[in-house]
Amino acid sequence: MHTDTFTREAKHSPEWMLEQGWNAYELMVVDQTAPNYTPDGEIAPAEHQPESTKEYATEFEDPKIAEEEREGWHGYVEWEYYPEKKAKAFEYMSSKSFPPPPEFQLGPIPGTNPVLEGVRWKLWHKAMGGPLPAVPDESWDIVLEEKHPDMLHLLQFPYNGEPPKRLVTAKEITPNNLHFIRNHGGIPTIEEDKWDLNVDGLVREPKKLTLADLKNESLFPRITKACTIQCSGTRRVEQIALYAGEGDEMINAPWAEGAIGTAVYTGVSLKHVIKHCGGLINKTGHIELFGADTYFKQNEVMNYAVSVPWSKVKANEVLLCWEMNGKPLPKIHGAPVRALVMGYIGARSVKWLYRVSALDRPTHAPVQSKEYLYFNQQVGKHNQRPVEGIQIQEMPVSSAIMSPLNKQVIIHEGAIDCRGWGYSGGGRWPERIELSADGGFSWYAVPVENLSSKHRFAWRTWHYSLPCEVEGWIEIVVRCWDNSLNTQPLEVRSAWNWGLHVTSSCHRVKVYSVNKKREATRTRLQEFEKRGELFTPITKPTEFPTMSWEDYDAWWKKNEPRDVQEDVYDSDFE
Ligand SMILES: Nc1nc2c(c(=O)[nH]1)N[C@H]1C(S)=C(S)[C@@H](COP(=O)(O)O)O[C@H]1N2
Ligand SMILES: [Mo]
Repeated sequence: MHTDTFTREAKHSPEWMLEQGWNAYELMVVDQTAPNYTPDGEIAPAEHQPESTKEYATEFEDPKIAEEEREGWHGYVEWEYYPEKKAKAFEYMSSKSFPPPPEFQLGPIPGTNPVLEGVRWKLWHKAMGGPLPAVPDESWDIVLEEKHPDMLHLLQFPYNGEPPKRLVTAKEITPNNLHFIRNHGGIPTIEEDKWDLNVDGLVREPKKLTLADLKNESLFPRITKACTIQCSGTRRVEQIALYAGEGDEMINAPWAEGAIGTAVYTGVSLKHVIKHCGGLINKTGHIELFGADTYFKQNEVMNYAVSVPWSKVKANEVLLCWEMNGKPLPKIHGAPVRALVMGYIGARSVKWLYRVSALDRPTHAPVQSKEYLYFNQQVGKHNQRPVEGIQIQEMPVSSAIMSPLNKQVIIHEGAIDCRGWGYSGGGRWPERIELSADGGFSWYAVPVENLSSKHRFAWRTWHYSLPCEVEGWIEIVVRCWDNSLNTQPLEVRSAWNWGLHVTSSCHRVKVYSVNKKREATRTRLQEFEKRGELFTPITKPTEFPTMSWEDYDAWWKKNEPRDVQEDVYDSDFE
């Protein structure tokens, strides 16, 4: 690195901000092994600032590679069955320049809703032609049609959105329009009676099944089940706030505590479907699941695909569902049919499912083999290899506080009302929720009557009036114990990883406690009210005297003075 090639004027932030780590993406790497390294070099700006990108096109001629595959399937381009087409798409995408991802970790996060737009993802779709250029706008229309107006849109396209905290646990079963959404591409719209499922790979009798086949109860027993879907990115903002990790706006969208939802799904067991297709030739492998949406990754273009172990399917823990909370599956949740992989990371519950394929190993599809990996903390950009990450399947035990909010001022009378959720993957369930008002030193158990009912594969919502005598800044912490006595690490750092997945550490909320049970606090609050003065923001100094000089002097008369007045023998003064 040559610090002298940059001028001070080229910086965007004042030096004192850079010195304190604000907008740290502007900092240049310090290579202490470089021959011209000096310890007091300038902190010149980095070469790859998001603002100073190379030229890229925004208009494209249709390269005539992508096309609609089937009548009644809009927005679906088949890639996986056509390796030559995939190769052509790769070559074409590699020949184009696209903007870099936005910086939202080492710089300020935008205060807009949608927070991030997904400019690159829109341009990738625009460039690829066929039905894809129209998909970003069409998908956004579906968001507006199917989702609650108060959703927090973390990313407009591919759409990633979660409900605000006040609505996450308002109901034990999440209403369809408030269930979080995580998409890797556009939303295909598939007509129910044109849909079928292709079952192929290492099954004895490959078959195509229609929705009517799946609904035929003489072929498949129907199953209805309450199930929680949790994205492994849930609560990622806590990891981001601590240390930056990989910053792709789609892959690592800045989720808060709402990327989790619970619904009652109706469908059939994938095991029964595979049995109907003659069973497996190889019973030790994985079952690959394909979605009709198009996913872009490192210039490759593909259908969304993941895989789950056969053992999971065999346990009847993978459903093919067409109903969510008693209604046909919404378009945005994967209509007509999605997979539901109970107790696993949400990424395996493939939406717009159109193909199931039996393999003798986990799929190479990047969502399975290169993403959703849990790395050791010393693995990062400089040394990451996919084999070193744990493939995230079963979700660990976790919990979160939905109320109060971080940095909120709470006026109470010795107990603070708290609400939230607790969840454990793999078929385990929350047995106990514990709250601490002192940063995680002493814990109160939420009484069982304040917890929603127990299910395998579903969360429990809870509420509790947490005893709190102390005033000033406190830290409320929650932890969940599941039925296997698993619990959560106390600090975010214990769970921090480069991919920013599975924030399983205890959720902490800093609250400014004002305890009205104390006489002095109560009278002071009354005085604020009498004077019509606002108590918040607490950072604003109080405008009126908090003690009269009369009271002040009276106090000193009654108590010992500020200074000790003991006589010291001094001969010179005598
Ligand atoms: N076809 C397809 N299926 C998908 C995805 C996707 O992008 N495409 N996203 C997955 C991820 S990462 C999650 S967390 C869940 C979210 O399900 P939801 O959007 O219905 O809440 O869907 C999964 N299934
Ligand atoms: Mo996810």
